[in-house]
Amino acid sequence: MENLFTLPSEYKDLRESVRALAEKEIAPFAQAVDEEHRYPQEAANALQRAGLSASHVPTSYGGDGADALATVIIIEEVARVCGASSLIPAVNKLGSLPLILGGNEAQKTRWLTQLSAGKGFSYALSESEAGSDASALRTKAIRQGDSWLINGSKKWISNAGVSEFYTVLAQTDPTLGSKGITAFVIEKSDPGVSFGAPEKKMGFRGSPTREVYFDNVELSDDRRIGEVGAGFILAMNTLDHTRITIAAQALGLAQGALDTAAKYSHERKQFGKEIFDFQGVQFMLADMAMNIEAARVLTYAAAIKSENNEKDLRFFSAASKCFASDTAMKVTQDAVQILGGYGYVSDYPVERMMRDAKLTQIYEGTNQIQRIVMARNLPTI
Ligand code: COS
Repeated sequence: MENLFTLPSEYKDLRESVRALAEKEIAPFAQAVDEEHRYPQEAANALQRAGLSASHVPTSYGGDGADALATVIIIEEVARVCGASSLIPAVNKLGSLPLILGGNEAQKTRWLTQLSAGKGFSYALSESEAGSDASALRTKAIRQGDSWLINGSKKWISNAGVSEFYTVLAQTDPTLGSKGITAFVIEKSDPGVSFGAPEKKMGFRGSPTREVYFDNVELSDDRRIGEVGAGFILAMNTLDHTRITIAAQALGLAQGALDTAAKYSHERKQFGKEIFDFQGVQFMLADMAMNIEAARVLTYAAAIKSENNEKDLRFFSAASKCFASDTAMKVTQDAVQILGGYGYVSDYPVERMMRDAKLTQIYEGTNQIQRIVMARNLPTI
């Protein structure tokens, strides 16, 4: 029987090479990036040099054409050492996927080649009053002859200010609800675009999260992605594919915390023996590893469904994001517990990973929203 649960060697080789790069070129800066709330430029450079910052872009547009599973493994391995750095490939996929799914050839050539060359691509759906209720967004796009006038603002935008390009969802007909929303690409340099101050966050401090403001931003119609009114479905369809990248990020954080805790349990001696020798610690490590492995199988299955655009993708992407992020939260908390006082200070990475893990339960749809999506799309076998 075909082995369902052994990764083909090309993915194992990919993991090995990304892990080596992450440990050498990203991990050494992870603590400073967090403490100084600064963009992980070293990671951005290393990922770009290695073709990993937007490897999902098809080769015809200068990318690596990495499939969904390869992209998951890249994000997982970067997150294992630095959550903020793993947002570089994750945000680039999220921002550009509406273009890949719904753009025309000229639009893809125009922006995807620049993304491959290192210019970031963010996704701008959420607003201050439109989070879980995404179709309540108020940013307006008003048609004026051959062009559009955009006014409004977006909130919680990852890598805002760093990214050159933004997929922006705007209301083109307020009377139509979710059918009155359209997607546009807006560039950082477009007149009328500005950014709020970086949010002061609990975790992912190396990745800037800012508001984006649009003040009479005038766009030609070639900035519109897909049909007028088709933006909400495009935005939701995008999330079906990209929530899996958040599962990957959560997996990486959990694995990084487990690796640290397991190593520490053999180094730390109390009562005359390694703390690993106490069953209380063994049970925790076993549960951590068991849940990570379950999350990994679910996430990789979701990635394969994304690649093949299978009809149960919607359930699997929500389930992988929800399960992996809940796992990451529990595992990182337990890692802090195993390290005790050392876990609570920044000498070890587990407290940072715990703070980062919290966001994976919130963004790209809270885990409550994931459960709504799952319930509405229960799988049949
Ligand atoms: N793919 C394609 N189409 C979808 C879809 C999906 N995943 N989800 C919904 N749609 C379609 C529906 O089929 C419906 O179209 P029809 O009217 O033609 O049937 C339309 O979109 C509206 O759907 P629905 O009525 O289900 O929308 P709701 O307002 O109830 O919202 C949820 C659905 C809650 C699932 C959605 O708003 C959501 O995912 N919210 C969270 C947003 C989010 O993740 N934000 C994080 C920030 S982005 S990083």
